[in-house]
Amino acid sequence: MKEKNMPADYTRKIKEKIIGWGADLVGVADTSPLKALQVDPPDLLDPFVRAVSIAVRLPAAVFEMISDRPIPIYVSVYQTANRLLDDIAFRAAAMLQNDGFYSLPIPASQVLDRKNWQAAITHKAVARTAGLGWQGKNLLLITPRYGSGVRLVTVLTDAPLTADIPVKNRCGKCTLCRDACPVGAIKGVSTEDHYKDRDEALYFSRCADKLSEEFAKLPDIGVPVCGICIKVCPFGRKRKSYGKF
Ligand code: B12
Repeated sequence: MKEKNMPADYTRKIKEKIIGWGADLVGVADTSPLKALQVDPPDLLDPFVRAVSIAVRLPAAVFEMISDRPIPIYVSVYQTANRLLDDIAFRAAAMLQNDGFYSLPIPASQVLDRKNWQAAITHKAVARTAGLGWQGKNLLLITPRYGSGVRLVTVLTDAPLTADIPVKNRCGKCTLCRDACPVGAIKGVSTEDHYKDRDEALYFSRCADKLSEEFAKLPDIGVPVCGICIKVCPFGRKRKSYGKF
């Protein structure tokens, strides 16, 4: 295939398709630094040189409606975003495969290890390595334009796409997420690069227990969501961030 010798043009074509299918952000990570991650199965990354990170933005208005607990409309947009992301990732993997590249879509929101709350791979680490944003004090991926109000998905591939580079952490001295967390789960620790484990940033069980034992059991919620540390992040709250281009 001619395009195999043209990584920059081919990368641009793939990214344009993904944006055309409804994504708001797309980037490409070199998988070498990701090999330090705990993944499931342990050899998951072996065949893949690149990971495509894809984000869709959730409606900012929904976060404005959240005060101290998740609300049913948030659950609905969360589920719709997961379906859209899984659809885009499936199409992207199919397109790469049709072009001759071995590719695997990783589900947006599938937990494989319920005891340790672990997925096949963490989309945040992929997104960070692909330059979509930085890992904020809330442990989430924060994008410069949309804050943490994005959901993520990953497509692993052996296509020699042009890799993007990580962006600098811009949390600075801000502690709004730490101050707003209803269970004081966010420690407010800064990182230049990424946290060595989630306990460095969070009192992890406070967050996981609140979401799974309390919020998920609220009427019309049913899933472990919250949204408060997303709502208060100053990135993405400004009205000027509402346009796409
Ligand atoms: C299990 C899970 C949960 C569990 C556990 C959360 C947790 N912190 O691990 C519970 C139910 C508690 C939860 C809660 C939430 N979740 Co959740 N969750 C997941 C899920 C399914 C798997 C996460 C996982 O495997 N974590 C494993 C740990 C070890 O990884 P980690 O948290 O990323 O942290 C490490 C790495 O990121 C690493 N790292 C970062 N960069 C780099 C780079 C390199 C090179 C390396 C080596 C390492 C590295 O540093 C960290 C420490 O090791 C993902 C989907 C997915 N597949 O990613 C969604 C996901 C992380 N959740 C998400 C969200 C939004 C939430 C909530 C806000 C709930 C909500 N929707 O309202 C809260 C926020 C909690 C918080 N502040 O962390 C989004 C995050 C989007 C974003 N903008 O970042 C995800 C990505 C879902 C999605 N498809 O978008 N979640």
